[in-house]
Amino acid sequence: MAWILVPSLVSLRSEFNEVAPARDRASDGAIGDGEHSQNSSDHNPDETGKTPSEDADSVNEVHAIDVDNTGPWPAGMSMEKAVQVVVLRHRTGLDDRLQNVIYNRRIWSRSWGWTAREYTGPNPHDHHAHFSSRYTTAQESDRRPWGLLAQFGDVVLQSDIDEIVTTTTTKVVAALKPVITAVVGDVLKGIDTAPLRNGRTVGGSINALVAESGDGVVNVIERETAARFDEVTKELTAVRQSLTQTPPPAV
Ligand SMILES: [Ca+2]
Ligand SMILES: [Ca+2]
Ligand SMILES: [Ca+2]
Ligand SMILES: [Zn+2]
Repeated sequence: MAWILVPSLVSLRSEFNEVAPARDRASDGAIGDGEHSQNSSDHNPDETGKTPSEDADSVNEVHAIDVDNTGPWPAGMSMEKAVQVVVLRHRTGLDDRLQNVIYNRRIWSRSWGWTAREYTGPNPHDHHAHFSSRYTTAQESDRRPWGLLAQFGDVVLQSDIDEIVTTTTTKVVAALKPVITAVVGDVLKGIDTAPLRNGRTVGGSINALVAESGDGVVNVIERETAARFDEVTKELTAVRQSLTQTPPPAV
């Protein structure tokens, strides 16, 4: 008979997938294997009489999933930490959808307040974590978030930021390099050929000054620079005078 996974566990499995899209699913599972189907198990569809509890509907549903523990998980996450988040939320009353969790030789259950107990079943659950849903209508159909994305999904690490900055910077520099080179070349050419009042260009003027003075280039540049500063100072003085003049009376 066809079966479905209860919506609460569909949502839990989706959240594992969202937080770790490339995670190994080799040890994932929902419906029971041959061994499970002989014994009472939350992995058996619930309209078969082979489940530990019964629900209120006649939909043939599985109330357990196994989630592979290999990952790869995002930095800071592991199956151990995921189990601790889910269990802690149940122990503190933030969640009430699960009946029990089994992972790495331990079992936590709603039946005893979600403290850890040793799990001595034949499968130590060291390749996957097992999550059993409750059979109550409100809980099995509740698809609210499980706290995994909130805990592990928003983490932005310094290494992530560094990688983004490095990649972006490299791309921007590569894109700008020819532009900057062209612009600087044009600017230098522009300065060199800029016309002066004496009919020469800047480049020509410098060459002429150097040639006429017989001075060293450095001396020429120093003398010319001082002369330019004098001109600029005169201009600024004139501007200041015009600003501080009493304005003419309004007409
Ligand atoms: Ca149901
Ligand atoms: Ca059912
Ligand atoms: Ca695996
Ligand atoms: Zn299982």
